[in-house]
Amino acid sequence: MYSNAEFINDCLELFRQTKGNIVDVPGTGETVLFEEPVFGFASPDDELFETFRRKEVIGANYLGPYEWLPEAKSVMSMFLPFSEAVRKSNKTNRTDPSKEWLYARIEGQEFIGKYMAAIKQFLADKGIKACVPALDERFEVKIEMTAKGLRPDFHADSRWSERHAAYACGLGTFGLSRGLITEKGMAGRFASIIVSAEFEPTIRKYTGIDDYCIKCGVCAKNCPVKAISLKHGKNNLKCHMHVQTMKKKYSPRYGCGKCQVGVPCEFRAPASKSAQNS
Ligand code: B12
Ligand code: SF4
Ligand code: SF4
Repeated sequence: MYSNAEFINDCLELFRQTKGNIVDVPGTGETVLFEEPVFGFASPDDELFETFRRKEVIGANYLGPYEWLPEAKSVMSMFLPFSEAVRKSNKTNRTDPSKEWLYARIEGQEFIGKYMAAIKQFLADKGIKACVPALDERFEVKIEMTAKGLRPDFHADSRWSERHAAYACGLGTFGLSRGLITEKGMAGRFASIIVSAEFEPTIRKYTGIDDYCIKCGVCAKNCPVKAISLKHGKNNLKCHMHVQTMKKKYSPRYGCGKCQVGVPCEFRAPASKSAQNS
C-alpha cells in the first residue's frame, strides 16, 4: 500500500531534483521561483467533478477524471507558492509585472511541466498509470463571450481547471479576484495529476466556494485596469486585455498578478479556520 505521506515525500524529493526552479533573471541574478508545494487529494467519484460540468461552474467542454484516465482512483492537486523574492518584486511597480514575476510565469511553468512529467514517469516505474491534463493533447480552453448589460466579459469552458481541481482536493477556496486562496496564499501556481493508485481524500475545511476570502477589496484596488470590483466581481476580458498588452511589451513573457501580491491572501488564507487559530 502506497500511502499519501509516502507519495508526498516522493513528490517533494522530485521537486528538489527537477532542474529549473532556480533561474538567472537578467539584472537580478539567480532567483528561486517556487517554495515547496502543498498537496491535496480527492476521489474521482467526488460529486464535485460532476458539478464542474454545469454551465455556470465550468461547462460542457470539461472532462472528468475518468475521461482523462479510465483507471483513475485518485486526483492529486498541488499548489506551488511563489518565493518571497518573486512576490516582493511584483509589489514595486503598480502596472507592469516584475522581471521575476515574468520569469515565474513562463520559465516557472516550464519547470512545472518538467516536474509533473517526472512524477508521471516515477509512477510509471512503480506500475501506476497517470495523466497530467495540462500536458495532455486534449487540453484546451474554450472561450465563451458573455455580457452583463454594458459589461462584456468571457467565461472559460476549460477541459480541466487547476483551481477547480485544487478546490475539490481540499487546497482552498476562490477569492473575489477568482484566484484560489490556499493556506499558503494565492500567489503561486497549481498543477494536478490523475492516478490509478488510491489515496485518502483530503478533508475539505470549507463548504462555500469563497470561504477563505474576507472581501477586503484590496485586490480590486491593486488591479491596474479595474478588472475587479466588490459589486461586480472579476471581469476576465479586462484582465486578459491587460495581460495581452504586457505580452506586447515583454514578449515572449507576460503576466500581471497585481491582485495576488500586497493582499491579505498573498501567502496565507485570511479567513481559514487554521489561520484564525494560529
Ligand atoms: C484561461 C485562464 C486565464 C484567463 C481567464 C481566467 C478565468 N477566470 O477563467 C485570464 C487570461 C483572464 C487569466 C488571468 C490570470 N491567470 Co490564469 N489561467 C487560465 C487557465 C488556463 C484556465 C482557467 C479556467 O479553467 N477557467 C475556468 C473558469 C470556469 O473559471 P472561473 O470562471 O474563474 O470559475 C468560476 C465558476 O466556476 C464559479 N462557480 C459558480 N458556481 C460554482 C460552484 C462550485 C462548486 C465551484 C467550485 C465554482 C463555481 O466560481 C469560479 C470563480 O469565480 C488556468 C490554468 C488551468 N488549466 O486551470 C490559468 C490560471 C487560473 N491562471 C493563473 C494565474 C496565476 C493568472 C494570472 C495571475 C496571470 C499571471 N500569471 O500573471 C491572472 C490572474 C487573474 C485572476 N485574478 O485570478 C493560475 C491561478 C493561480 C491562483 N492562485 O488562482 C492558473 C490556475 C494557472 C496555474 N497553472 O496555476 N487566466
Ligand atoms: S484581496 Fe481580499 S477580497 Fe481580494 S481575494 Fe484576497 S481576501 Fe478576497
Ligand atoms: S491579473 Fe492584473 S489585470 Fe488581471 S485581475 Fe489581477 S491585477 Fe487585474
